[in-house]
Amino acid sequence: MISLLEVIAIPKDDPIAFTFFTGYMAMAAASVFFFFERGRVADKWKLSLLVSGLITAIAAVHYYYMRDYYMVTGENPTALRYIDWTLTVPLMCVEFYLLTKVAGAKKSLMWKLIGASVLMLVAGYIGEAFNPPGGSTSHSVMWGVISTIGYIYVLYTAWFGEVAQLANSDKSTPTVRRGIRTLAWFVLVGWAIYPIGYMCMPGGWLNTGLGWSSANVDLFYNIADAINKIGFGLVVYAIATSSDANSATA
Ligand SMILES: *C/C=C(C)/C=C/C=C(C)/C=C/C1=C(C)CCCC1(C)C
Repeated sequence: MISLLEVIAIPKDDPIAFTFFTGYMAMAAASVFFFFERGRVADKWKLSLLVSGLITAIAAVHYYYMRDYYMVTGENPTALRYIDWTLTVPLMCVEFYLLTKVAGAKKSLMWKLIGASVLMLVAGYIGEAFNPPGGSTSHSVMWGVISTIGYIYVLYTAWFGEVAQLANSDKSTPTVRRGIRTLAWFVLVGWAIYPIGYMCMPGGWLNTGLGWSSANVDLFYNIADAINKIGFGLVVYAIATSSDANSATA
């Protein structure tokens, strides 16, 4: 049996353990914040705040388990990681939809974004979970490329496609436009951290090319999750509490 002490003792020189603990607490605190603040924003933003809180709350629960898994086994909690993402990334697509809805977005936009993100995650999971022992570069590259197609679709939609067009339409407001542009930056910069982590697994380009160990997979994923999940929610919160977004007709 594993003693509790063994589980909670963090080695001083283990930055991954460090980010699992801070990630867990940050997600939990962000959830409390979004759920409480939900009561203070105008009615039309309440659903957005609820979704922000759900994203960080779902992540907090998974971090609780991932942290223990990592502390006990020292390995990447790949299955838990992807279960978390399969729930939270589609919810981030819902956030995009809820914001652009103010400017007239249709439900089909939401389903297209969700479809692309599911492709991105399923391919990424096959790439990581079914990587042969010792690591295969061809396996990791093939599934990484398929996953990237889904990612590029979301990125394109946010910057040039439907999301961007709705943000720039006259039904939008300056705050909503700026908010959507900020979220697009998150998808461009914040989401791009994940493929860097992916390429650290055995057989991955950064693993074979630069010798970055597979332990770095979780370091990149943990940092990216904190930036994206909490950051996304804060952008939505900023829009919801700005005065011009509240005077808009919607
Ligand atoms: C809260 C979790 C988020 C926002 C997760 C996002 C994950 C990605 C953008 C993952 C992307 C990947 C690629 C683009 C290629 C390699 C495989 C992935 C799944 C790491």
